[in-house]
Formats: sequence, C-alpha cells, structure tokens
Amino acid sequence: DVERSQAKTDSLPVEHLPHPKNDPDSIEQDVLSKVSYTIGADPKALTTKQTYRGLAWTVRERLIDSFNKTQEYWKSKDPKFVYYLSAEFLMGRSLTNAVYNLGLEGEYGEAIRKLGYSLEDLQDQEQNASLGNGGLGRLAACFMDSIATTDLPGWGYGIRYKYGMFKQGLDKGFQSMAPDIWLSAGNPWEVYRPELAYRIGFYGEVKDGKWIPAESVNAVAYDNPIPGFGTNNVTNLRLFESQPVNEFNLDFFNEGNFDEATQEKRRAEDISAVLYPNDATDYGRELRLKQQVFFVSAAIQDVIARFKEQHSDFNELPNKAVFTMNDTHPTIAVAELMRLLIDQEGLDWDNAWAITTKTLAFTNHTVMPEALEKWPVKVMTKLLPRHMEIISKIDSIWKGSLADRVKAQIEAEPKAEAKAAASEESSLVPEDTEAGEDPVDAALAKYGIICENPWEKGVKLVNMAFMAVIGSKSTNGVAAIHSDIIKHTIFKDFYEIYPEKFQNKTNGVTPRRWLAYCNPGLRELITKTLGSNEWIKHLEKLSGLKQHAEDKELQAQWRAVKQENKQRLAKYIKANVGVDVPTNAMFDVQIKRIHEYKRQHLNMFSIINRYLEIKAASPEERKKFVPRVCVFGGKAASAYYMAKKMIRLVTAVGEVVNNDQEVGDLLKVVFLPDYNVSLAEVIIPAAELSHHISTAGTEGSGTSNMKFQMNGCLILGTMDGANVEIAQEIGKENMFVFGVDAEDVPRLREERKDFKDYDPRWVKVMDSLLAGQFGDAEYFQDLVDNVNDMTKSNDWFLLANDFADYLRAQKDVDELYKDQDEWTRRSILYTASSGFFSSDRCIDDYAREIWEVEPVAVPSS
Ligand code: RUG
Repeated sequence: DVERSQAKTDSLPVEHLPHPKNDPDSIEQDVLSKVSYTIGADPKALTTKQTYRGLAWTVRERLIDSFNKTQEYWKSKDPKFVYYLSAEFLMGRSLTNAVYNLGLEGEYGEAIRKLGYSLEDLQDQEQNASLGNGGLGRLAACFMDSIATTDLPGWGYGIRYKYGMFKQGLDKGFQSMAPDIWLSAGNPWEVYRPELAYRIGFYGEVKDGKWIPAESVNAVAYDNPIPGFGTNNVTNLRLFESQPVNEFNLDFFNEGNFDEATQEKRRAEDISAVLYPNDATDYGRELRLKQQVFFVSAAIQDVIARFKEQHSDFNELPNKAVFTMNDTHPTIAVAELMRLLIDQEGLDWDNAWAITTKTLAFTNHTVMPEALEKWPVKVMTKLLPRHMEIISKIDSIWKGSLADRVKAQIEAEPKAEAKAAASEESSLVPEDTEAGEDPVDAALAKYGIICENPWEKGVKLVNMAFMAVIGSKSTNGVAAIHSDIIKHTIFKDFYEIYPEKFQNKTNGVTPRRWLAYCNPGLRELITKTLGSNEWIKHLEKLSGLKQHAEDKELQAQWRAVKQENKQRLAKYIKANVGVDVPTNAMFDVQIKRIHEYKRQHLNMFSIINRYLEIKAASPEERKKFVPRVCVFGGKAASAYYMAKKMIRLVTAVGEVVNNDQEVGDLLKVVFLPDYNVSLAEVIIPAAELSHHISTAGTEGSGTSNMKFQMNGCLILGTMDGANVEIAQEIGKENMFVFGVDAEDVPRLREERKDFKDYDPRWVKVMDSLLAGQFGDAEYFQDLVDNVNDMTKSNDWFLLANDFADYLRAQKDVDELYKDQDEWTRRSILYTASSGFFSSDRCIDDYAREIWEVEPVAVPSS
C-alpha cells in the first residue's frame, strides 16, 4: 500500500530550504504568520487559544526540522533500532516540554512576552494527550523522552485513539464520566502521513495455508516528533488510525440505505476510537483484540518495509530491530511476526522462530491476574484464524518440551518423592498437583499457552503472557521485588527452564517533565546550589545536594519554593472544588488510579480516625495536632464498582470534615477530579507527604513515588514495588515504612481474624461509617464488608492487618513535621538520592542489557 514513487527533485534547491530562525524576533514573526495563514485568525485581535495554536505551529516546524535531520542521519548510518510497542502513551501536554527540550525557552519566553503572555498562560490552552490509563502509559511517555535524550535510535508505536481516557467529573460527590474529545481543536504535534497505510485483516479462513481475511482496514500513520533534551535528536512516536478500505458505499446510499452505506467506515473507525473499550460485551472483547493486532501488525509491517529498503537477508533483522512488548497488550506480536516472516516473506518455521525469538522482548508490569490477558481460543480462531494456527503450533512444541523436561525430572527422582518434590522451588511439577493427578498433565495444564478456563469448563484460553515469554529473548519485571516475584510465581516454570531470559529493569521517570519543568523554583535552586544544570541530563549529579542538606540557608530557600508550590495548588483547589485550604498545613497526597490494591480506602480510614480523634480531643489537646490537607486524585475504571465507592468515600468524608467548625483548619479532605498528567505537574511539586501504600507484593513498581521523591516529598509507604529501592537510596530510616512484608502476605491471607480482634481504632472507624456519620451508611456497607466480613472478600488486601502500623507511621510523620529543619533536611536528601530513578538510567539499562542498541547522536550542522 505504501506509495514509494518519487518526484523529480534533483534539480530543485532542496539543500537550501530555509530553516526556521530561533531569535525572539523571528519567532514572534513566525507566530504571527502562523496565526494568520495556518490558523486563519486576525493577528490584531487574537484570543489566547489562537495565540497558543499559532505558537504551537511554530514549535512544530522547529521539531520537524530536527526530526527530518535525525531520521535522515539514522538512515545513512543504518543502526539497530528499538521499537516500543505500547497500547498506551500518556503524553500529557507537549508545548512546554518541546520548547525546553529544544533549548529555546529563553527565545520563546521573550517572543511570548512581547505578545502579552507567559509560556504558562499558553500551555494551559493545550489539551492533554491522555492515550493511556496510568503508570504503564506514562512510563511509555517517559521512555520516549529518554530514548530521544540518550540518542538511541528508537521509535514508539501505538494507536491514535480518537477519544483518550475519559474525563472525570464529580456529580454530587460520585464519579461522572464524559468522553475525552482531545482532538477537537486540532493537534499541531502530529504529522499526518496518508501515504503510509498498511492493510490489516480480520476474520475469514485459512485455505491451503493462506489466510483470506473477510474484513480489512487500513492502518494510517501519524508521526509525533519527540525531542530529546540537550541533543539534536528528535525521534518518533508513530500512532496509527484505523480507516476503512472503502469509505462509502454509493450503491447502498442510492438505494436510500444510509446506515449501510457508512457501515464499513464506522466499523473501521471503531478500532481506533477509544482506549480500552468496555470488554463486558462480545463486541467489546473482540474490539480490544482487534486493536491489539491492528497496531502491532501495522508496526511490524512498517519496520519490515523499512528493513527491506536496505537489506535482503532476514537473518539480519535481529541485528537491526528489537521490539519491546509493553505488557501483554502487544503480545500478539509473537504470532504476527511469525506470520509475516512465513506467509509473506517465505521463510520456513524454524528460521522464522529463530528470528522472532531474537527480535522480541517482553516487559511484565503486574501480577494482577485480571491484567494478564487470556483470549478465548474461540474468539481468536474467529478473528485471527491464521494467528491461531501459529499459536497452536507454538503451544504444542512448547508443551512437548515441557513434558519431556517434567518426565526427565521425575525419572531423576524416586517416584514416591515426586509429589513431595513438587513443593520444592526447583520442581517443574506444579505445587498444587493433586494426589493421583499425572504430573505431566498438571504441568501442561498450568503452563500451557493454550489452557482450560478454570472458571468455565471446556472453554479454552490463550495465555498471552506465556506466549510472550516463550516467543521473546527476554522477560523483565519493573522493580527488583517485582522481578523476583514473577520468577517464583506467575512464570515459575519458565524461569526454571530459561533462567537466562529473566531480568529486572527498575522503572524510571523523566526528570525533565517531572522536576525541571514542573517545578521551576526547585530547578533554579538546585542549579544554583550545584553550580550547573548538568543534573537535568545526568540525574545522578543530584547527589551533590547531599553535602548541603544541613545548610540552614538552603533549607530556608527549599521551604520557600515548597511554599510557593503549595500556594499554587491551594489556588487550584479553590478554583476547582471550592475548598479553602490552609497553606501552613502539611500537604498530604495520594494520586493514582483508584484500586483496592493501592488502598486509598486505608488512607481514608486513617483520615476518619484522625477526624474522630480531633473531635474527641479537648480544645487544648487539639492544638497539638499537625494540620493536614489531604488531597486525592485518580480515576476509577468504569466497571469497577468498589473503586467508585472509594471515590465517594473521599468526597463524603470531605463534605463532613471540611464543614466542621470544631475541626477548622486542622483537617481538610479534597478529591480533585480528572487527575491527569498536567494536574500531576501541579500537585507533585506542592506535596510534602505522599502515600504509596499498596499491599506488599501487589504493585509492580509505581512511578509516582519516584516523581514525589525527586520533588523532595517524603514518602509513607509499604515495602512494595520500587518503594523498596527508594528506601535503599534514601536510607530506610528516612522513609515512613509500615505494613507486612510480601513474603508474609499469603500466610496472613489464610490466617485472617475477625475484624473485631484488630485494633480498636479500626473498629471505631468501621462503626462510624456504619452509623452513617459520613452519610448513607447503606452505601458504604459493602465497602466495609469487603475489608471485614470473612464470608465476603476476606480483606484480600489486608487493610485490617496493616491499619495499626499505618497509624504508627502516621504518628511518626506528625512528629517529624513539627521539626521543620529535620523535615527539610530529609526533603533535600530525597531529591539528592533520586538519580537512580531517572528514565535515562532505565533506558540505558534496557539498551545495554536487553535491546543491544547503541546511541547515534545527530551532529550539529
Ligand atoms: O501497576 C503498574 C505499576 O506498578 C507500574 O509502575 C507501571 C509501569 O511499570 O505499570 C502499571 N501497570 C500495570 N499498568 N497497567 C498494568 C497492567 O496492564
């Protein structure tokens, strides 16, 4: 489909094309020209939005200039590329990031001032690109920034969803949802490439080894230039839009049947319409799988097309390309790469398999079973019959080798001991093998790619994560503890068979967006203290702050920056939810997706306890309380009943507490709706305490913990995910650690007590909810049951177990806050110890230890 014919440009002065000039006057001229000729507005009567749009187009031009040079240079060098396949890229806004990464903040600042604005005024006009849910998508966005900054030849590939993550509102304290129409004002940050369209097939049948799809769409490319910081490199995030092969059926239309005339178009457009369609219906489920194969196939076809421009031997592919499958969503890549190599490029199975397993890499982000996708064989066979054939063959080869290994192991051990050995770590026989069950069958049932649905007899599923492990050269987790857990739980047998495939790559975040740009006050202070801004690209240099952590003058300036950021957030809170919050109180924050395992309700229960204690105290005793402003933000998945209740819990408690005269400024509780990247950029710099309190062993890594740390916000957390490594960096004694250890969780789940046997404060909090102290007791009944009633969920996430220790840690927080010098010393220490959590370090680890891709920096011309 790709058009590759060429115009006659040999005699044209292409080399002398004018490049944009970057002095403030030229930029100003450029903005006015864009406003007039691209936006079509009157430059003498500009609105703020028009000014933003005109300005953004000038930045776009500068990005494209460097983008073209980068791609041309890379093509001439023909290095190995990494391709980051991800269903989510949570990019947020682009303007500030692009201006700063291009190193043009001074020039742009001046040009914008002349127009009567500041960069901050204009950036607020931009919509957030919310093409992701949370941590996973934001990680992908941070990685793009670091890939560009560290000069790696690397592109991202994903879907250009027409509607991003839903917009969240509050309706009488309950979550409300509206579509995120983020493209309504156009998008200057992308370049449409209608000439780059790949055909993607669905349904149909396989005849004589050839797949004849019954339905097809075109995947059409949009390029999003991604500038690195302190480099000339600008790389690419290529997102695909689904378009119909036949736009309009004139025959149907002429018959008066308008619906059918546009049916193909609508079905095609559904594919790139929304992020994670609701999978409660068959159509929704199928649509998700369609999305996955859609962008994965388009990406691989695109890479193969470019590969073929310069190479003819496919054995070279692993030396020129590596695809990272970001979680299970892109794992159909295993079957798709095999299909393209065999059916389209004519390779035999063994050769195709050798290439595939050297070209793919897999990152796992969670142990939550609901996120480890398993597709019904029936759905897969109907939608992707050829892929299903390939998957079946991979599965039978894998099962064959697994059976041989289990048999060999059993033979090596005395038969009677086989069952006993099953509980030992080194056995391939599943631990839960029942007496009398054939151990080979047990292993195949547990670790087969195609397996039986445990909840629905006779229904077979394809375990995508297992296929990814088998079909790729490496599997990694995203924090040390998480990588360790997956080796011994969900991927136990795979680890035993292929230990060399398993790695850890602790996540990181970009210090540009998450410190330098969102916290300008701190950026300037750090640069002044260290005597240079090199830390922005070499974050480990922040360790130079350690020697100043006790300097009283620095501490005072550090506090002044925090105070300014708190005032900015207080203003935002007032403007958005109408609550006045005292800025001398501790700003205490929990912002992340709402989920039972993340335990926002545990935080809320401790807030209720605090409220009850303040109420019970005498006026004299009340003076001893450290005032707190508790800020929550996060979205609940549309079908997640309990998460929605958790949001209502925050707002209901807020309604009571915030209006209680007796409590006054001692406690405020606010829920900020529509948590997204730009809101995080306001909240994080203002936070003094942040909660990362998942049940140990449940959070893959967490990345907001790293952002808070960078901004000198103290952490109250469990020994889970990356908290463990953060504690190592800052010293565990400097973090507020509480809760059970991951290794004790399975036992504690078995040993649950009646809730009344836990801490008496827990019982009081539950009673207050059930007595209706915070409104509708009936509404909160099942939230309470969920963490107390042994016949229901059995407090799976162990809130009752951790409650008393959490309150102990909260008390430590209060005590420390009274000593502002020590608090500030720690705050400086947090920032100083955050170098390891830069996504530049993380990307460098991936590049060296998994991808085997080397930097190629574009020289200055
Ligand atoms: O829940 C995990 C986070 O712990 C992690 O920090 C982040 C990035 O690695 O990925 C999150 N995640 C996992 N988001 N979605 C999934 C499963 O689809």
